[in-house]
Amino acid sequence: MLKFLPIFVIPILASCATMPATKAVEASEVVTADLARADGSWAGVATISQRRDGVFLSLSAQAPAAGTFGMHLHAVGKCEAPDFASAGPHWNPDMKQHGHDNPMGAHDGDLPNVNAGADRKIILEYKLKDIMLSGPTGLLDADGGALVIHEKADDYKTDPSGNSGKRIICGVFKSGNRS
Ligand SMILES: [Cu+2]
Ligand SMILES: [Zn+2]
Repeated sequence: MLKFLPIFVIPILASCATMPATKAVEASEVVTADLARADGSWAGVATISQRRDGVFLSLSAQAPAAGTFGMHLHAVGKCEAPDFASAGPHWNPDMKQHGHDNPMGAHDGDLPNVNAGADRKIILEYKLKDIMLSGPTGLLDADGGALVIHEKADDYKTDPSGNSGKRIICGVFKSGNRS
């Protein structure tokens, strides 16, 4: 049996060779979402990466105007314009209510509001709280998940969505690019 082993090892080595060297060392899982606006235009990129020291979200996007906007991880990896209702409710595997200021909260998908200045840019990277990416209730379950940015700031307490208004930017996370 041993003499057949190299046949299986070669394709694995070949696929690793195509990955950027830094990520091959650091990340065991990286998923990237192209962000779209309600009119279908491109609004930026978001990445979730599982690293040795935790799960990180990075985002580079362009808001429609300067301001503060609610942002969440939603339960379904589907972004159908113009209302993005297809992304479903906030990702909520623990059946809690919305918001960190809600005694019954919060959803795993509840994220801090994001700010855009006069240049309308939103650029950030931070560590997410301990969340499950894989498994039946993980963000990257069979139907994936979505990053959604809203037209207004999230009040961090009003169930189910923090009074953040319309969904204006949406991107799909799916575990298709697992290494
Ligand atoms: Cu949302
Ligand atoms: Zn929520």
